[in-house]
Amino acid sequence: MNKLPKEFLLGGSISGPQTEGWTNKKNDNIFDYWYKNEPSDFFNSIGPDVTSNMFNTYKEDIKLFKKVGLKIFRTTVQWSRLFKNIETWEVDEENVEFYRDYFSELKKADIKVVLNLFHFDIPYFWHQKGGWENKIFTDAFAKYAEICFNTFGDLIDSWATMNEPIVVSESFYAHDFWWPKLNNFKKGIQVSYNEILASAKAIKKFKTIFKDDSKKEISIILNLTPAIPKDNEIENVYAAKMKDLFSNRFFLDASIKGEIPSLLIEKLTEMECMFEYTTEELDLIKNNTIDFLGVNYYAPCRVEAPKKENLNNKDMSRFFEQYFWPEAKMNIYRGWEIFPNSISDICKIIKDEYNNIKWFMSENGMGVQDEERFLVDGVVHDDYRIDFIKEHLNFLSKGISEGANCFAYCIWAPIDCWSWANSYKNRYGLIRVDLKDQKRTIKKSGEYFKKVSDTKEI
Ligand code: BGP
Repeated sequence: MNKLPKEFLLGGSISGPQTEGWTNKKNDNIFDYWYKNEPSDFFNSIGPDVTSNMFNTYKEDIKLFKKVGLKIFRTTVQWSRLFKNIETWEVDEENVEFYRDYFSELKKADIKVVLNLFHFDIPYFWHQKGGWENKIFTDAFAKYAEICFNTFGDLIDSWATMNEPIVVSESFYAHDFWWPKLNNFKKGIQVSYNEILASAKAIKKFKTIFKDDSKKEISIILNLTPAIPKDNEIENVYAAKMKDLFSNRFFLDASIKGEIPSLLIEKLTEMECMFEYTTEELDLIKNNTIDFLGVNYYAPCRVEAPKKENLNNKDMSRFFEQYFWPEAKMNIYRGWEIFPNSISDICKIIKDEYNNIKWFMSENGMGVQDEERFLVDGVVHDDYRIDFIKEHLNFLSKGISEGANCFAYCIWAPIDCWSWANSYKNRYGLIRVDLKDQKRTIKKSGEYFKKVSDTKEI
């Protein structure tokens, strides 16, 4: 049996828009607006209006979080909740009180908080002004961040500027997964750069506000998808290198080293997709890097060289296409491969190539459909989730014993929550939410999690 270090923390991650519901929220974010206009785009037409209703239940939920062993917890402040009026920046005092009480309850429960500022939830007001395509939004983001630092800084030591910036640029802008489904690769690249810039601007504010407090630290949350070539053929290895460059290194290098990889710039220029930047902006990115990193890991991406006819495409399909490994063990509900082995690569890369920066696993988990099938005496017997957590923790523990500077593992999610367009199709929680009456029940995985959290024995 493997053991995690004594001081290692087990915890959970959620986000505001996926758990709080609309009670007392005065502004729409982009998902709220999309749902109001196209409810059928969401699985079973279930939107973000109620979600897991945590605005009203956080006190009781925190008691349950303690019962499933959380020692660290990440959620997001919602920009669309913090203000009465997004345009005038008038803060909503009732919602400030809500967040302050929420974070104080977590503190009382001895749960360390990592507070994230942005989790895909672009305020609709800013979306109308171009959202992440418009550089003005990067200044607005820094101002919003500054307000959060000043409003919650006495309660929070560990912060994150944003979650999974690449999902934002891909899902809304480069592809057509999420409304407004722009499907424009070049815009997606500009958005990625603008997010990097906004994160650096927020970090600059952070470092000014907390210059005398060495306890305060800030991170960014990146979803790392290790790229695995189909085989050792030179063109497939190159395809994996390109996938890694665009999906992982772009954000890792910018956030940790303060640099955009020169190979990426070369490729983007070749493709006529280079982002617009200034040297002042690049200096700002260089001088405002993170203190620690959050890593979301779900699945690797297997790739092979593209077909000949795609070699001149002006998007990623000129570099690689996805390869479906016939032996892959799949989470069939989410369509993601289950491959805990990639955690070893993540540990190694951060250790060897990113100065062994301090990091935590900020998301990892398994979404499963129709979990009612596994109810026995009112408890979901989710042995598949226990196996999933165990396998991933084993690889993490091995990485740590080989020197990875990883201090915590956060499950996505401690409680069932709303999954964007997938709504409540797949459940991720250690705690079940019955959508009929919002009743909470700890799943079998919750008991397991608590045991590991207490004993560190996987
Ligand atoms: C991550 C997001 C989370 C969460 C999770 C599970 O990418 O940061 O918000 O949703 O994925 O994925 P999904 O909800 O799409 O099943």
